[in-house]
Amino acid sequence: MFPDLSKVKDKEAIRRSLERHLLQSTGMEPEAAQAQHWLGATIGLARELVSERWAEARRKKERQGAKEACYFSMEFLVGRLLTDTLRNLGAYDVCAEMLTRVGYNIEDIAELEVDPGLGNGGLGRLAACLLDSTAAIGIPAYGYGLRYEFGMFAQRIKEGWQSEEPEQWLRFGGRWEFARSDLTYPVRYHGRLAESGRDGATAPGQWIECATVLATAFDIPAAGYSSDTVNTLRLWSARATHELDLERFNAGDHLGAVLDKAQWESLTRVLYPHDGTAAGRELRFKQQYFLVSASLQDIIARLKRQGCSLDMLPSRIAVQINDTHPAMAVAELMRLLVDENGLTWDHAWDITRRVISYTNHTLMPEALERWPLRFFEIILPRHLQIIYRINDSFLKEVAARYPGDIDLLRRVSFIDEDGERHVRMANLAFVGSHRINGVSKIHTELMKRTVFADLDRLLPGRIINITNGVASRRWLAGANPDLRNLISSKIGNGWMRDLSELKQLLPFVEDAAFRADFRSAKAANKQRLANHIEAETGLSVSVTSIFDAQIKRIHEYKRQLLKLLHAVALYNRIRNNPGGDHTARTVIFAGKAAPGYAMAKLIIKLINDVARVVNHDPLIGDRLKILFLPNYSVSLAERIVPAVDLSEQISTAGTEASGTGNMKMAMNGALTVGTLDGANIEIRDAVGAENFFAFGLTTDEVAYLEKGHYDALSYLRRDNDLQQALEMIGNGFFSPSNRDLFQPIVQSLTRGGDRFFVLADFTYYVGIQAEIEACYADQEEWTRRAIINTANMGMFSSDRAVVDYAREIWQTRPLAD
Ligand code: T68
Repeated sequence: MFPDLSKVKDKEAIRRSLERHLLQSTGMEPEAAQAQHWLGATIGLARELVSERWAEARRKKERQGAKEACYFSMEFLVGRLLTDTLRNLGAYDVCAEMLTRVGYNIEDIAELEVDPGLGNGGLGRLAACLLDSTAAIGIPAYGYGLRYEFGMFAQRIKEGWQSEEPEQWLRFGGRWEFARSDLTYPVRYHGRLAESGRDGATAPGQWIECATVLATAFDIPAAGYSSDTVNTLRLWSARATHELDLERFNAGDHLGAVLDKAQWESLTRVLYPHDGTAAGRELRFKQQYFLVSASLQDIIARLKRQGCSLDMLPSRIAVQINDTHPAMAVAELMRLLVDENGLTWDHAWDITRRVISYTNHTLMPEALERWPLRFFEIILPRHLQIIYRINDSFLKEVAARYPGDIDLLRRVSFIDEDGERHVRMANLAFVGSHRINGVSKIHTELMKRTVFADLDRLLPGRIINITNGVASRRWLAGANPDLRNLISSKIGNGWMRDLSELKQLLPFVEDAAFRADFRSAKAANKQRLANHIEAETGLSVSVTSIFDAQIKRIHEYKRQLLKLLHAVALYNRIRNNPGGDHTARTVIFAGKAAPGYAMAKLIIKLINDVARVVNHDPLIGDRLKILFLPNYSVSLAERIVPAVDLSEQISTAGTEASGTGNMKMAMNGALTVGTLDGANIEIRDAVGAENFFAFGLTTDEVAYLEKGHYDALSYLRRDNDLQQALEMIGNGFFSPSNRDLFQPIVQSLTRGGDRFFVLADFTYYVGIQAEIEACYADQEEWTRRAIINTANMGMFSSDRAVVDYAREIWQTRPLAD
């Protein structure tokens, strides 16, 4: 069982409250109510319970004058909230009981909740995990984000191709939201600087004649597990200042009269579905500023309400920017302090740098944000002026220390002068922050060695590492009840507060009965997933096969193609020797491709086409099945993760900043096959190299190949399986109606232009997969290793990550009792 936190004692009161919420939110009496109505009622009840605690937490925080962490992120991929919130409040069991009485199962009810997809992938999910952990630990925090009307698109697969459909998570209303129209701030765009205009009388630096849009807050509570703290996810929604242009309306232009309104409100209409490439669009630029400006205004207003002077900002507020997307915070905070609050430049700069810190999530050049200078000129002219001034004084310091090193100045300048001029947001974020963190050890090392080498030399000591973590209460305790109960039956519930207690499982590795139980938990999860697969796709898979999963965004660097080439090789092996002894495998892919990323979409098509051929080949049977599960999301991940035997983490070394799916699956007793990349390395170190299947090029080897030493064909010549697989893909074996369809994939892998060196790792990868099969054949040994994995995953809790952030960057402490 999830521990009964016994915060809710009076069952009768809960029943009455549930019925009251049913009536209030749906107008229904219990007799007539259906599942959706009960969902509304249960959320209503949870809101009631959480808001009492929320108010108390706010009062306590203010009494103690506690410092708050403010996490600025364009994405919060929170997932469904009902189950976690009820559990954190200690009200889950009592609600389950009440719903049983009226004939419903709480799990079925919870399944009906929409999963708001307000993020792309790891970066957005990390934001949600960290916010959850701040509340559990008792550190006061706000998540600041945008209330997109349309989150991540829904992915459908049509004849193997991805198609995108809008996903309107608010269609039943934002059931968790608390609309805070009292928290509304003007956000300004365009206009001009008075000093450069005709109006010489206006003070220099004044930004006038702007267009204004309003930001209104919608709050979602983040209740902490077994803690009194309830933190806040504050999402901004755009509202036009004028509902209607009456003049145009009266003149008969009914559409034109609301055009302006529609245009401004489109600011928070939709999430950009690009991960790993900068979107480069004006609307995205405006979204970023909208987030930053509203959030900083809100912070300053709150501080003032509490009677604090702006001097106190660094002792009361820590702003963490999630990648460079909110990097305009540096310029905006300067503007607010200098222009709107009359601080001197130097004073404001000192405050800004002490408040802001920046997390980097990628080293890939195409993902490093650079905004065209002309966007700033036209949309945020005052910010450009501020950016120039910060850049100037920074470059002067650099020039004084390294006289004559023009090349260095060119590299570290905020302005990229190559071609059309751009603002380098990472340089702005770096110089404007007191700490810059990477998200795994190797990623942080590479930051120092590559993209930030110059800045690290000039401003040493700012870069630190904070390896990512995940919310184990959602990803292990919540998603895997069988394993949770088994673990708790042996070591109690303490691990839910302190994941390092999982270590106490180690003595059970040699306990045959425990191993059998561990295996049956996994088997039950696999069966549940198999049922889901059958219901969704009509395909039946063998639950004794290896469940081999690669679930993440579709990206060349993540190398879904390597997995797929292996699957094709397995297919050929069975076809060539149908009577042979082959380990059965179910290969599971899931993930979305950015709509404009043609190669990623073609990869999805290839996966589906290979799957169709393999799955319908009577020679193959249960021994190999390939699945692409559509519409990957937090809730789909919660189904897949507990059922996985083998976790695929096979990005080219040096490309995956950390990975977090790797942590979720290992925690749930999957073994990992992984490259020496991102957090894989730390997972391997934690669980022991003998319990982790590491393979592939090292970052140094990759760096060598990158210097023009990669000869794709040399690998091809040496490996017959590889040749055959590529030939089949290239000659239309899997696409008989369009034989050249996959030529671009074959070309990209073989023409030497493959930046991710898929062929270089293939032979090694297939070899280690054979080892994996041998190990799987010995189920006792496999289970030992799986338990050792789970037992050693303590450090990959987001609780640990938050403690690191609090100590190393934010200087915040948990609230006192
Ligand atoms: C991911 N980044 C990293 N980016 O790829 C992953 N990008 O290794 C890491 O574990 C995770 O961040 C958390 O640190 C992303 O998910 C994006 O989603 C993204 C979104 C918009 C623009 C660029």
